[in-house]
Parts: sequence; structure tokens; C-alpha cells
Amino acid sequence: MADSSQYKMLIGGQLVGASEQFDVVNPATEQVIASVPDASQADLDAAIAAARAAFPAWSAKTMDERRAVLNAMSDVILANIDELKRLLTSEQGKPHHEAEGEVIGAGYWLKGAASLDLPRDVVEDSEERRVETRRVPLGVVGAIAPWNFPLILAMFKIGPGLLAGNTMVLKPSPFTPLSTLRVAELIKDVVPAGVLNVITGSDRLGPWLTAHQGIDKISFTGSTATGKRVMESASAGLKRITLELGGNDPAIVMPDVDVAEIAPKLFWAAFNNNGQICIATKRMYIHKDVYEPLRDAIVEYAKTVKVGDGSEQGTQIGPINNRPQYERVKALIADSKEQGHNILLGGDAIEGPGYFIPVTIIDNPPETSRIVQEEQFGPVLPLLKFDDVEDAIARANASEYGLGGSVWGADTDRALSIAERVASGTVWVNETQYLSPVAAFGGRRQSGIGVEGGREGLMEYTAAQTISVKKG
Ligand code: TXE
Repeated sequence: MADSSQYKMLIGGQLVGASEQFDVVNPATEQVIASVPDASQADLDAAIAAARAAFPAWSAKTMDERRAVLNAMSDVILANIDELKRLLTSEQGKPHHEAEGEVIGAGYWLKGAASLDLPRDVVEDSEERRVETRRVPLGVVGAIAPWNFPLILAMFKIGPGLLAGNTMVLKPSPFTPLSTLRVAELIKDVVPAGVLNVITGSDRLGPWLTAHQGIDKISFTGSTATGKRVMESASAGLKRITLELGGNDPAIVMPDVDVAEIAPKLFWAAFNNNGQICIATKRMYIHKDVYEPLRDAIVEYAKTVKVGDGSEQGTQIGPINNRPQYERVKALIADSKEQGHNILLGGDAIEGPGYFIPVTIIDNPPETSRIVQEEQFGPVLPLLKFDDVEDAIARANASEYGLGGSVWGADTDRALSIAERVASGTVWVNETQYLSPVAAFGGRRQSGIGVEGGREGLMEYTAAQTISVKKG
């Protein structure tokens, strides 16, 4: 089939098509909105060859020279907010105001990452020798970004990966390739050819990329199940990996909270981006003294929230991004119904077209139920009652996941002492989901390996090199 797509991949500084394409659907309408290149093995080879060819010159540049390129990319993104936000809403579903926030966040993430530095440690400086450990880039990074925050999560990888001196082949999710391809087109003249390559493909491309001999490191954001397959495939070449996987974040709500003030905050902790966030609150443990009033306040607030097409004025929550995820979330709600859980709000599917699920809130289901134990990644939240905070901490930590978590209370010192006992990579007190390009972010247990962000995240794109110089 001839390449009819207006969207092109970026390989070696050139915009290129592919001999095959696949369709991208608007999740609010289920209409096909574009077709994009479905990279072949040869296209992948070409992207990796371009990245390898660009590596010597890029890695030889100073950190300041690379910083300047990241800042220039950021400026291009920030100069095109309106177009990118509309594109993002059309492929992802999120409301325009959230899409705008993501585009701006993507731009600023690059700037934040560009402010980082790598350590150079003189570990010995004696009469006999000088020993210094510095950090060197790894080579070509294969980056796989997901569909919930396609742009900003790509920048989580591009920023530190390129700053450290690596070159990159980035693969966006097949559900949300458009805004990333458009960014690639916009930045192509500010990034040296081959330093950043963007390729799109159907389900076959991810496994090809992770198994490819020409890749030195993989940075993957996606599900735990796929993360394990990525790790397996990376093992053949002993590739370095960073895996940012699923989460089942607990919130612990203490009895001294101000119910009216906190209800909307707790609502958005769970339902921001339609619950499709690895660090969304997915289990909400509320102290029994405030359980009923807070439950009622959250439900009342939820009734005021408008679910609809993200491109329409006033929409606060859009559709689920894609059909497989829509089916997964519906199956979890169906399970709750079968188990006879008390569904306070929502529950019944909204008539199509579009992958719409109403905001669904479940009243104190058993701890062992699927809706508590599994990552829902959609607009359904179990509220859970606790009496003793020790019990709440134990339940919060009894999960195979360990990505995020939050503690809410007027007594901040008390909340902090509880937060320190939540066994997750990030724990917030009286807020959630604040991430920074200069802070390490990563998961424990089955939520992942390694971190993104901060100096530690930057160092994951490097190897230690010790240089020992004999004196005299
Ligand atoms: O992701 P997958 P999906 C979670 C969330 C959701 C679940 C599934 O719980 O329900 O993931 O989402 C590529 N080797 N998160 O199916 O399966 C594939 O092409 C290499 C959490 O979308 O993990 C796609 O681009 N790559 C999350 C990407 O991997 C492979 C964000 C993700 O696919 C591959 C999104 C393989 N063997 C979903 N198989 C977060 N952590 O934020 C597939 N891929």
C-alpha cells in the first residue's frame, strides 16, 4: 500500500513514511482520525543505525551544548501549545485544559531535565594516584512511551537520555502516536540528525525494538506484564533497563481532615485523567470517624463532574483511551456488581459511541476483592474504612505494587510519620501526583526497576567509568 499518511516518522533527521500504515481512533467518537506509518524491521534498523551514527558526535558535546538543544526543543513545544493540545485530545481523549497542561508540562520537563548535572567524584587523590569516577553515556536508548500521558512521559525519557549523551529511538504507543509525531516534525531542525528518532508501529514493533542488538538501554513505561517481557527480551543482550510499571496507590485519610475542603482533592486524586495514571489513588482508606461524611461529600462532588468529549467546552473527564482498556475497566465493575458490592455512583456503561464509563464509586468492598487488589486504571474507586491506623498501613502495604501513595491529615507531622511507613517509591502528604524533573520517581516491587527524574534518573542513562592515574 502506498504511504498516504500525513504523519511521518523521524529517522536520521528526515521525515519518512512506511510501506504500511495503521489507524488511530478518537476515543470519544470511535472515528478513525489518521493513519500513521507502521514501521517495518528495515525501518527500525534504519532508525537504530541513524542513532548509532549520531552517537559519537553527540556524546562528544559538552553538557552545556546538549542542554542548549533540550532547551531549544522545549521552546518549540511551548510555541505550539494550541495545535498540540488539540491533537492530544483527539487521540487521547483528555479534556483540552488537561491536554494543554500536558503540553506545557512536556516543555517544562525538558527544561527541568536540562538543569541537571552528572557527578564527577574524585575518590582518591594520594601521593601515588588520582582516582576519579565519572559517568559516561551508554549508547542508543530504546524508549517506549504509553498512551495515558504520551507527550510528558516521552519527555521523561528524552530529557535525561539525551542530556547524558545518548541518542534515542522513541516509540510512542500505537493508541497515541500523533502528538509525538508532530513534535518530532516540529523539532527536527533543532536536534542534530539521528540524535532523536521517532518511529511508530503496531504490536510487532515493541518486541523488535527491545530485542534489537543495536540498542544499549531500554526505558519502558507501561504495564507490569509487558515490563516483564521487556526485561526478558533485554536479558539476551544484557541491556540496561528502566521500567516504570503499574501501581495500586493507597491514600490514607486521617480523622482530623476538613471534610468539605478535602473531598474535591481526594476525588481528583483518583479521577484525574479519568483514573488513567500510574500514580492515581486506586484505594482510598478513610478513618471510620469521617468515613460516612467524606464518602457522601465525594459522591456529591462527583455528581457535579462532567464526563464527555474532551474537545467540548466544560468537559472535565473524557473517555477511556482505548477499547482494550475500556473492556478491562468494565470487567472490574462487572465483577464488583457480581460480588454484590454497594455501588454508590455510576456502574452502568454509557451508550456509545466512545469509550465512556461513568465515574463509579464503591462503598467499602472487601479488601480481597478485585477492585481493591488490582490496578483499575480507569474511573472507578473503592472507598475503604479503617479504624486503627496500623491496620490501614498494613493494608496499604499489602500489595504487589509499590509506586506511590498519599497520607492526608491536619496534623502534618503525624501524617508524615505515617507516610514514611508507606512502602512506595513516592509518598505525598496532603497532595498527590506532584512530580518534578529534579526528583527521583520510581516504583518498588512489581511497580518497576530504577527511577526516572532527578540526578538518579539521569545516572540511569550512564555507566560509571573509573579513571585511575598513577603519579610520579
Ligand atoms: O500497555 P502495555 P497497554 C497499565 C495499565 C493498563 C495496562 C495495559 O494498567 O491497563 O498497562 O496497557 C509495547 N516488548 N499502564 O496494553 O501492554 C506496546 O506496543 C516490547 C500503566 O497499553 O504495557 C505498547 O507500546 N514492547 C502505565 C507498550 O509496550 C512491547 C501507562 C505498552 O503496552 C511488548 C499505560 C513487548 N513484548 C498503561 N509488548 C504507566 N505505568 O503509567 C507490547 N509492547
